[in-house]
This record gives sequence, structure tokens and C-alpha cells, in this order.
Amino acid sequence: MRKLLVVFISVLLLIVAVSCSKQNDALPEMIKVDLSVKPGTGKVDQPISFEAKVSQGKEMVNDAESVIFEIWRAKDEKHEKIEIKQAKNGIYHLEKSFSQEGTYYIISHVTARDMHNMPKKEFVVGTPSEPEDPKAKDSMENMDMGDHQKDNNHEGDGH
Ligand SMILES: [Cu+2]
Repeated sequence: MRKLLVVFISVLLLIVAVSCSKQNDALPEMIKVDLSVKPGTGKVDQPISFEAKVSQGKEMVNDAESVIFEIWRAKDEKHEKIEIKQAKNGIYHLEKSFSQEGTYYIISHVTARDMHNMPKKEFVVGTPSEPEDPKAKDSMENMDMGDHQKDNNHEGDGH
């Protein structure tokens, strides 16, 4: 009988231990995305460098599920979406030049570690054009990514 009690208590302790560690797992650190555009004001047909630095706590994330740079000129219907497949030290990098002057926007959609973060930045090529209403809804309608619709982290600038 006593033996059974010992077994019972051990099992109980094990359950407590497991559920405690599960609780810790349930609180992963948020992924952080630092989006930078250099230069913030570029010239026509001169390359502009876009970098999304993805990290989780102190760890740089090189294995994001998907990193998509959405770029468009203010008021333009057409948004270009470029997937960045490779990262170095957590940095997803794109270099791109623009032949049309104006105010532009970039959103870096980052899905990693079951989380989504999508900071947005404005930049200018040559002379700025009329900017968009910042309250206007970000153009997510055309994105066809399953995960994208599911999560609620979409509003705001991700910070
Ligand atoms: Cu997104």
C-alpha cells in the first residue's frame, strides 16, 4: 500500500512538473523586427537598401517561415511583394532601385516562430509625392497567405 502511495505521489509530482514547464513554453518571447531603409531619401535609379532584422530575445532569427517585403508608391494600387528567402545574422536584405520619383512605403511581413510582425516605413525617391492617409487601411486584402488572415497581430506598426 505504501509503495502504491509513493508511486502515486511521484506521478503527481511529475504532472505538476510537466504542467509547469508547459506554462513556460506558452510564453515565448515575441519576435522583433527592425526595419531599416537606407537612404530614407534616395535618388531615381539609385539602389536603396532594405533590411529587416529579425530577433527573438537575444537570438537572431534566420529560419523565418516567410519574409515578404511589400513595396508601393503612395496612392498606387499596385503593391509589389518580394519574398526574401535568405538571412544572415537575422538580417533579411533587399536592394532595389526605383525609376519613378515619389513617396513610397514598405511593410516587411515577417512570420517566424508562429508569430507575425509587420513594421512599416516610409521612404522617398527624389521628390516626395502626396503621402497616403496614415489612417487608411493597410493593403492586406491582396495578400494571399493562409497564416496571415488567422492572426490578429496585424494592426498597428508592430512595436
Ligand atoms: Cu503581415
